[in-house]
Amino acid sequence: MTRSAFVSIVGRPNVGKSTLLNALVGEHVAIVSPKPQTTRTRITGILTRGEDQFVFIDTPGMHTPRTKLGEYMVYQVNEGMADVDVALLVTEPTGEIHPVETALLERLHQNKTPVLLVPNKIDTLPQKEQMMEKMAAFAALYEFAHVVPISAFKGDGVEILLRELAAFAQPGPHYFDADAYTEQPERVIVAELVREKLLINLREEIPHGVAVVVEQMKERENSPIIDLIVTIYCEKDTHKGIIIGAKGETLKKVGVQARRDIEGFLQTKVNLQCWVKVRKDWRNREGTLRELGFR
Ligand SMILES: Nc1nc2c(ncn2[C@@H]2O[C@H](COP(=O)(O)OP(=O)(O)OP(=O)(O)O)[C@@H](O)[C@H]2O)c(=O)[nH]1
Ligand SMILES: [Mg+2]
Repeated sequence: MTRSAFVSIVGRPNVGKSTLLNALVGEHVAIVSPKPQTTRTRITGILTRGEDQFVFIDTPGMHTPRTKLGEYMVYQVNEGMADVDVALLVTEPTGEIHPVETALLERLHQNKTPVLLVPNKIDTLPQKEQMMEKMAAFAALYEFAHVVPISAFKGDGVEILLRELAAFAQPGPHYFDADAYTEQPERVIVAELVREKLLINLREEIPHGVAVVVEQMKERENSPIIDLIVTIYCEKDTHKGIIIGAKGETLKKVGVQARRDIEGFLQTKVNLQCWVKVRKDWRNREGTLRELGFR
């Protein structure tokens, strides 16, 4: 008798949702960075364990949008919360409850979705008691199915979370092969790995205005090398200069870091060429957004 659970992962930007997705499926399916609004679309991660198949849906950090891209991201969060068996509300372990979190809970309540509260980053707390105040405030606000404190980064509590989630699995067929771990096409993962390195190496607003597209991905006929051509779009000429860096240093560093990860992912040698182009104000242009894959 097989069972499946569709699990949505929601929360504010930067709370560690994608880190959790990766820890749950044991693969680097979603990019992670110290900057908020790293994830821009829904990302599926799949884990099959015996009879149970978990289908996780990582979502962009919920926020008040200021661009058309932001509106697209919020739409993705709402879609990612629909028709799931259970949701994980990931939150910082301390501090105030944010209005965005209250709004997410209202939405999940309307959808009649059970919610597990997941305070993350507990490794940053010298004492676990420090999170009690916030957890009590959450408990007063909403009837959670469970509270499971974790460190997605260290993997602490992830096994407990999986055990709790198994209770929400519904009898029925598995939707994916037992060895599948994501629905994302190879090209998308490759582009995202380049964007991850841009997020890590660039500062302030610049990485938020970056989009990455794989133009060409071709295996050579006589040797096991993949030639990859990638375009990095940015919003301004000045940003292009910063992305490339003095004597091309920054772009080179991004390329080296990205290539290493892409080779690990594709399990083959890669020749990576990155080009930088300007698409003025693309985050607010419907047509360009579609062209860049935000449909
Ligand atoms: N110390 C610590 N840091 C963590 C933990 N989980 C995530 N982080 C860090 O928090 C930052 C944000 O992580 P992400 O997984 O990208 O967060 P996110 O919620 O997916 O962010 P958005 O996609 O922007 O909404 C990264 O620097 C992570 O390394 C954790 O358990 N402990
Ligand atoms: Mg994310």
